[in-house]
Amino acid sequence: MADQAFPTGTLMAGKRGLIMGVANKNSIAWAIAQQLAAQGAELAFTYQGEKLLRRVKPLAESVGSDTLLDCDVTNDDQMDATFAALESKWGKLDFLVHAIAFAGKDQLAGSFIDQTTREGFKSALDISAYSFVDAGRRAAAIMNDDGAMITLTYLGSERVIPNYNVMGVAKAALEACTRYMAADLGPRGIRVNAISAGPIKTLAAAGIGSGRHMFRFNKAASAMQDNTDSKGVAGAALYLLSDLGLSCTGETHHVDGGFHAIGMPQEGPLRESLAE
Ligand code: NAD
Ligand code: 0WE
Repeated sequence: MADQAFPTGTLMAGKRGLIMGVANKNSIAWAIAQQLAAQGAELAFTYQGEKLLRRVKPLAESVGSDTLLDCDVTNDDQMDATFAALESKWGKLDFLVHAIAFAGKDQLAGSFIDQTTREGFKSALDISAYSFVDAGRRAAAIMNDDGAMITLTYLGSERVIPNYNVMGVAKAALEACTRYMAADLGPRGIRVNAISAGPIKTLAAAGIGSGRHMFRFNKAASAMQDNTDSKGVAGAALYLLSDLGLSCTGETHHVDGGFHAIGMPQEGPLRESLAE
């Protein structure tokens, strides 16, 4: 059964959707999956290669899902097979969760202008932005007319975050893709939105050079003086993917403790540290 910490209800009863991007129990996509399941959604999961199946399978089973599809988003055959499998299992789809990003490790350190190679740029934008367009097109082809899709983004698209580098450019593209997809699918009643989450300790955030400083700084400089909780991201996902989100599309919604809204630190340790 779904984690008790996720409020239960029937907001997603009768809705079926695909979750792309669970790697382990810390994945943002897993928090979202648990919240949707707790509201009655029926879920299918993709995983990136056999190595991750071992982790994802027990998680999927714990929310009553037996649909696990091997899908690397750079592999057209696997993308074809994923959506063919969903169509034959369910016929129609109600929602899509895209929580996938990747840039080569060499691209995520040091100077943006010096470190960003043509290949690094191409692959970051392919995996982190184009994959949402590709999955969105395939999902829309089998989606009910009141369906919805979300992706996950980060403030590094709007502001310079040290070392985020080409991923910031990929997230800017992803947010623009969200708006164009919303326009294309809007007439069908399908909504497309992005959630801009603050830093959360997941596999994708592990091993980043300035990690410790980043979490401390986000805590000190955010409106709520705290780090982002993936439960808040899951709650926003539930709103955007359920009928609560009616008429909301093309939006990038920040769930980051208000970090994005602050222009200068409030009273507190950060301002104190600058006192003479
Ligand atoms: P995570 O490592 O748990 O998830 C990232 C997922 O991307 C993994 O499941 C991985 O298998 C998948 N992936 C990477 N390349 C892929 C490929 N070629 N094909 C298929 N799948 C691939 O980390 P997360 O933090 O939960 O990341 C999920 C999303 O949230 C990402 O888009 C990330 O940019 C975004 N995000 C994360 C944070 C954060 O601080 N953790 C903040 C804002 C946004
Ligand atoms: O989107 C992300 C991270 C996505 C990511 C993570 C990795 C790590 C392993 C993409 N590609 C890779 N490639 C790898 O080899 N986040 C929002 C988390 C994150 O990553 C950062 C951050 C934040 C926040 C990197 C530098 C600075 C800040």
